Amino acid sequence: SKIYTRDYWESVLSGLKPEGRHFIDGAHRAAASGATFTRIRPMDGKPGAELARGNAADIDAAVVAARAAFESGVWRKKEPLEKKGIMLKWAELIRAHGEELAMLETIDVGKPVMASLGVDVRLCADGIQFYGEMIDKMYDEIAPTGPNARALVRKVPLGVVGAITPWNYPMIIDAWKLGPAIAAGNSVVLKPAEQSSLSAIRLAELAFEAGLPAGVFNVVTGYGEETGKPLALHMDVDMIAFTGSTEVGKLIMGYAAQSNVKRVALELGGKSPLVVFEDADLDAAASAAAWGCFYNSGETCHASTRLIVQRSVQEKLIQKIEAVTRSDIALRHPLDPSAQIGALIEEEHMNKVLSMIAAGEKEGARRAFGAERVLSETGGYYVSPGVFVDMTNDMSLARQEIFGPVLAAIPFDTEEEALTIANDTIYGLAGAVFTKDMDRAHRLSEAIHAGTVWINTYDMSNFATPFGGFRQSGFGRDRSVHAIDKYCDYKTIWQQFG
Ligand code: TXE
Repeated sequence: SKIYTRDYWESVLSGLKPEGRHFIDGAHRAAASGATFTRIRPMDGKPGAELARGNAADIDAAVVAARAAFESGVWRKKEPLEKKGIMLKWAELIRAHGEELAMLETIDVGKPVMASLGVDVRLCADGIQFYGEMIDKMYDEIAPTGPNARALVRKVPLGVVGAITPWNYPMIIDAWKLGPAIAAGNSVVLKPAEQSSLSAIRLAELAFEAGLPAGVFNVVTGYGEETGKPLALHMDVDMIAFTGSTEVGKLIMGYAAQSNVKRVALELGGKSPLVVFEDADLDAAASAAAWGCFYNSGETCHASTRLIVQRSVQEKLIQKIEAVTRSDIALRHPLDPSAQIGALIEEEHMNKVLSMIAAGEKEGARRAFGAERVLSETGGYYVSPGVFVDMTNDMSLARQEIFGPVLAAIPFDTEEEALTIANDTIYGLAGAVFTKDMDRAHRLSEAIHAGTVWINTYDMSNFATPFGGFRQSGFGRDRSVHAIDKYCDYKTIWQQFG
């Protein structure tokens, strides 16, 4: 109910002094080497924060602290009610510091501050709360045996979990890993993306303030090769939970194999299909297609980047998508409270998106509207939402993950053809079907290879639903009660009587 203005957010921004050091064993620490790096703000191209540039020595210090906390039992052996209380307090502190966290996220990633506040902060707090609430509701099992024995099947934490996270939804994805890993009793070393460290550091401070013991949640900032790699290669890390590119996901599997056979969970890229039949509610489909692809400027792993549309309604649907995009999806400066989408993550990424668009046009992709650099006078990195039509699924704009606001519309004639196109991808993260024919909707939702398929909607979810991919979109699920399982192992204790 509070009324936010641009001036208000400008004053929040100018009042912030972001902390840029690692958080290890309950305290801030500069990089062992003394090195730092500067994050450039995508909203205006100005310097954001100065951050510790970690390397293998910092990772090692964090792993040693995490291991010591785990072995001491200072967290995992606490009474469940007490652990739950600490995680709920942490969630409460995240909400209480919502405006500050939202601004830190916007400084780093350039998304509208109102979205950071209303979506990212909220879902981060909800995630920590969800797993906090599970702590006193998890039971172990007794396996069937003869009468002279009792076999306990205990679910035990793994030990030290390394989390390597991306920059598109930093706080939310951090919570997806931290919530279940910590609720299960593990210690965590989080390596946020080099583009988005600030919210991670603040989350660690707030966890400590809520009562999470020192060493249970550590943050090491820095580049992937210099910090992520030594974390994934570390001999005393039991698991890596990773969200990022398919390319780096494959490296992570290699690091696990080269080191200590640590387990790995991967949430990787996507090129998700949204299939629209001519009998569908075209207004609903247009809105879902536009928001599904353009929200967060398309920097979403499960963005609906391939619009597979029955040829007879392609033109009409594209007109509706253009109307929704122009009227509802305001691309503005991220501190403007009316902005719905903001900047791309960095100049290099913007240039990559623009060059993918140019390459697509060279191949013959036909632009219906948008997909251009805009607001360059701000000094920031903005690309307008755009659609290409009459595409075929073999064109580069239909195959590669662009991670920008670019929608490829691919026409089809029959249901069989639509399904073939939908599944003709190396990915399998998400998909959707729009039709009034429920038999067809169910047929296709079963047949589309994806971790989530929506019917007549897009991007609806809550914490009760698992999220993750098939194929090269990775394996292991974030969210839901099931996410805890991947941070645990089963231990059998067989007791013989008499
Ligand atoms: O991802 P990276 P980038 C996709 C998207 C995007 C592309 C590249 O298409 O355009 O990936 O983005 C760390 N060892 N997604 O380069 O490199 C890195 O520091 C260990 C989809 O930012 O995969 C960061 O913390 N770690 C995705 C994390 O990996 C390494 C979200 C992700 O960065 C490492 C982000 C290494 N060798 C990008 N190299 C999604 N699934 O949502 C990098 N990292």
